[in-house]
This record gives sequence, C-alpha cells and structure tokens, in this order.
Amino acid sequence: MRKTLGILPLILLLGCCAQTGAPHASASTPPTASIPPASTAAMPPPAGDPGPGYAGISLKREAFVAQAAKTSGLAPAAIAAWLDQAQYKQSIIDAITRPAEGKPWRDYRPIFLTDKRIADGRAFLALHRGELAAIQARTGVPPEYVTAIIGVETFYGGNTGSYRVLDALYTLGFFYPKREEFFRNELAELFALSREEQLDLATLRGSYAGAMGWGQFIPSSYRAYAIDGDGDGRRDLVNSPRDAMASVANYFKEHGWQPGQPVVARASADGTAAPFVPADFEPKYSLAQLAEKGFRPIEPVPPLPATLVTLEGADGTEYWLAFRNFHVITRYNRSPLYAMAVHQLAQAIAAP
Ligand SMILES: [Ca+2]
Repeated sequence: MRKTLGILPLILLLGCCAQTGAPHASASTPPTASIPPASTAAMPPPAGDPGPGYAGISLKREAFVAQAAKTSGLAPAAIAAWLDQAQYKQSIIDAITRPAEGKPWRDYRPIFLTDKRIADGRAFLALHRGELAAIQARTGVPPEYVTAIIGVETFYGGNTGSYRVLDALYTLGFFYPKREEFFRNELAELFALSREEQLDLATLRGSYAGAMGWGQFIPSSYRAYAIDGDGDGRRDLVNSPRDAMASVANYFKEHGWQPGQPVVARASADGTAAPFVPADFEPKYSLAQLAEKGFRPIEPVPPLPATLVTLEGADGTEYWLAFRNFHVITRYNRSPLYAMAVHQLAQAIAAP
C-alpha cells in the first residue's frame, strides 16, 4: 500500500515490511470475543502513556466512539473500553514520520531484489504450488505475483509486524494530525473487523501502520477483499497462508488484474522525448500517443493503453511503459518503485 511514505505503505499504507520481527501473532491464543470484559469501564487509567495532549482529544474521541459504534455494530461503551486499553506509542509516530525514503530506483531495488528474497520466493512458490495454481485458475493472478507481494511485504510471512494493531491505529488516529482522519477510519474498521472475524484486539499484531498478516492488509482492505482460502469459514490473514494468498490474488482481481497481459515494457526515448510524471498510473495513453511523446517500446508489445514510468536506475534513467496490471499493483501500494519491485521480484522468482 502504500505511498508518499517511501517504501512504506499501503494503499499508502498497506504498508510494506513490518519493521520488526515477531512473526504472526500468537497462534496459540484462541480467538476471543472482541468485547472487553465489563469490568473494563471501571479499570484505572491506561497503564501506558495515553499520549501527548491526551486531555485535548476528548471531543475527537467522543465523536469517534459514535462513528465507530455505527461502523462496527459494537456498543459505544465497548468502543470506549477498548480505547481505554489502547496505548500511545511514540515509536509508531517516530516510524511514520521518518523522512520519506525518497530513494532513487538504483537504491530501492537492491532492498528487494536480493538473492535471498528471490531464493526464498522460489521456495515459497514451490511449497504452495498447488494452492497458487488453484488461485490462478480462479483469479487469473499468476503465482509469482502473489508470492512477490508477500515477499516484499513480510518476507514470506516471516515479519508480519510486532505492534498491537489497536495501539497503532489509536496512536495514528489521535496523535498524527497529518493523517488522523484516515487512521481513525481504519480504527473504526478494525472494530468492525474484530467483530466480524472474531479477532482479539488485545493480542492482534501488525505493522506500525496497522497492516496485518502475510499480505499486510489494513482493516478496510481486510474487510473488503480478504478471502477464506482454506475453507474453515474464517478470513485469517495472520495465521492462514492460504487465506493470505487467496486474499492478495482477490485484491488484484477486484482491482482489475488482466490475465495474460504484461505489467511493463522497457521503452526508448528519442531526442524530442519529454518525460512526464503521471498524476496516477492510470494507463490512459495509446502506444501512438506515447510514441508522439517520444517513448516507444524496445520489444514488441500488444496494442494496450499504457502510461510512462521514469526511474533512476544504476545505469542511468530508465523509461518504462506501464500497463493496466502495473496500475493494479499500485493500488496495493501507490509507489511506482514498489510496483516495479514487486514486478521484478515476481519475474526473478519465475525465471527458469
Ligand atoms: Ca480461513
């Protein structure tokens, strides 16, 4: 997702790469009802730091409780009790406010296109080959792209995040003015999700931006696009790799993945070429229009609409024609660097 935040984030924040280690949340903890014990209302103030200017958030909090109750179907008192349990974490604010990693492609690519990530991706694909083939039959999304997303996001499920999702979305929703409305909405979605999927908010963990599981879905994406891939009746993106793989593919399918079509094609720029940075990566130019702008595919490509992606690579400026499927990957994380890394990792994993 992710991404004025550099390598981060999801759909702007379906963030990538949970920063610290703890693999998926305690598989040994059975799901429990998401409503805290009634005694919570009488609990003392949160043990942790409730956050700077805590007293000043009461109005926001009051409005949020009403909104979240409506979104989730939980009682306002239950929402308020969970907020009492949520803890402000300065480390989350620090993580999200790190200088945006405006890395050029030549520095970004090596983070993801490593020998280990490629080798582990091949092993992951081999381990799940049957499941991934079945997913491709249903969605049209090739195994290597599902694998690459999970590889970039969490190193194949090994790093799904160590923050309590409740703490992450509380901290960002109330103490990160730049995007507080976005995160408060995600917090409300989290309450709904916890009720629908019987997730235990006391233990549910994810990235500092509240993204969960092998594919790092934020709550709204979890609710909208997650799939029960293993047929147990629950959508568990944290503990079920089959659910996670099916959900990544479903996310792509629902955002318009075109089976059999290319993602990008390398382009040449003639002497009159005028590079441009598209506002989004909607493929809205015909190949003829791109040729008029000075950009032509180096290899033959199907006559599909495309847009231009310009990257500063190790060997100089690279021009790419980006098709619909590239745009689909940017719906997961809007950074063109992210989308290109996923594409190239997928290609490397699938290479003979
Ligand atoms: Ca399941």
